[in-house]
Amino acid sequence: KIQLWQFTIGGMTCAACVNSVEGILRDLHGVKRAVVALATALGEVEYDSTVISKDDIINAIEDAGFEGSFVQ
Ligand code: 9UX
Repeated sequence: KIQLWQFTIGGMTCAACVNSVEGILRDLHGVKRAVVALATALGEVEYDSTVISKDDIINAIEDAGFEGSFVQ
C-alpha cells in the first residue's frame, strides 16, 4: 500500500545536508518520492508499506547521522 508520511529530521544545517538526506531516502527500496525542507526540518516520503516501514526509514536517517522522529 502506498502511504504518504511526514516526519521531522534533526541535525540538518545546510542545503548539502538536505541533498544527502533526500538521496538516502530515495535510495531506500520501497520509497517512491522524498522531499526534505531545511527551514521546517520536515521530511515527506511516499512509500510502499508492504516493502518498507516507518521505522526502517527513521533508522536510515539515524544511520546517516541525523535524527528522525515521528510527527504522526
Ligand atoms: Mo555542510 Mo550539512 O558541511 O552537515 S553538509 S552543514
